[in-house]
Amino acid sequence: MSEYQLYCFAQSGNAYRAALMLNLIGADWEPIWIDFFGAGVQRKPDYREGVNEMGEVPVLVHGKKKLTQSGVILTYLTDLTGKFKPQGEDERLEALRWIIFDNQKVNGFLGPYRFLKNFAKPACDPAVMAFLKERVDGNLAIVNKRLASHQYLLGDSPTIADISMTAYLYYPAEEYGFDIVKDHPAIGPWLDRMKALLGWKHPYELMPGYPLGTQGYRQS
Ligand SMILES: N[C@@H](CCC(=O)N[C@@H](CS)C(=O)NCC(=O)O)C(=O)O
Repeated sequence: MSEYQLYCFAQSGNAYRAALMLNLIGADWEPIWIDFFGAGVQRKPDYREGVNEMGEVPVLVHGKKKLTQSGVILTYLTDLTGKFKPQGEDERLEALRWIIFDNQKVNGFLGPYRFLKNFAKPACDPAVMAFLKERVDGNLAIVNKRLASHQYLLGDSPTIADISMTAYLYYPAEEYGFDIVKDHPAIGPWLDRMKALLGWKHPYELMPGYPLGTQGYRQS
């Protein structure tokens, strides 16, 4: 058995943060595929009781330790290995600031937008999509401004804040109906810098479950 197990699926940018970190640090890890769209495993009582009471993916298992929330997983792995670690207290807090902003406002809106556009049945109300798109544009513009004057979110080196922020940004433009790197010109070169790191892989290569079967996702 590998040293780490990660509950994940290919379409999850939230899980991609953890999968990418594991690959970039050269960890010995294996994915445990979650049938999110079909059986909705994450909503079943045994998943909530035995794996994650929050009913979410990703979940990282490391020996007896079981961790959820990608920000916690990234923090655990950077503390353990020293890789992609913010340097000093100010940087640690700065990384946390970007990780929270990302989880809530950047990929926190982009992920549901992509989900509703591609996977939800019945289709989502256009007014909801318009609301999310406006939030996505505004928050990506903030990230773009930061990256126009910084190589990486905190400065000259990539940290867990960058790994967190990549979550949904490598998925194809067709899945959004707009092109993030065209609309936000500083984001593309930064994604390329991240892509050049040893161990980088696209989410569809790194995690199982792509392509998806024909079934859509229903709320119940
Ligand atoms: N803030 C969490 C978000 C996790 C999350 O929302 N994961 C989605 C999959 S991409 C999920 O499991 N949603 C549960 C559901 O919709 O039933 C993290 O970064 O780990």
